[in-house]
Amino acid sequence: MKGNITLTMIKPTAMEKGYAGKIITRVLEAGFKLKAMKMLQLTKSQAMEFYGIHTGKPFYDDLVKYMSSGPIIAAILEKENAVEEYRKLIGSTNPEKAEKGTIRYDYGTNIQANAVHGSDSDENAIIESNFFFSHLERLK
Ligand code: IDP
Ligand code: MG
Repeated sequence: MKGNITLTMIKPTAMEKGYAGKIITRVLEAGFKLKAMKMLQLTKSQAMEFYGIHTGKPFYDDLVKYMSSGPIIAAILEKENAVEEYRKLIGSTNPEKAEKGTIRYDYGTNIQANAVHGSDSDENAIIESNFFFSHLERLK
């Protein structure tokens, strides 16, 4: 059975550019429900942990530095088949290759500062949601 939650982050550059409100509106208009949300700045070691699956990749060190460089918004989103549906809404990793009308196409700056994160599997959606949110911080 397909899971119904995914974890997103609005990345530092999108926050800095003031796109948070527009991005959240797009997410809600696409039928996702917010189950939890917070604004915070990751420490370097928290960013290292979050992106642990990318350890050793050429972009890892820079990504960790970037994701801890400024405030982000993290949120748990709910929808049927959430992981796949959200990845469709955000588009390809590289905003230059993202389909027109996707969030990364509209609000991404470059392949690193690509506006938002989206979980890549149901399993990781759960791990990533637990990383940011306790049960007290979530709607049932
Ligand atoms: P995803 O966010 O589309 O799932 P991943 O491959 O999981 O893409 O990579 C995680 C994040 O690492 C990307 O969102 C992006 O910020 C950054 N990243 C991925 N590939 C590159 C690259 O080739 N150069 C620079 N940054 C990259
Ligand atoms: Mg990924």
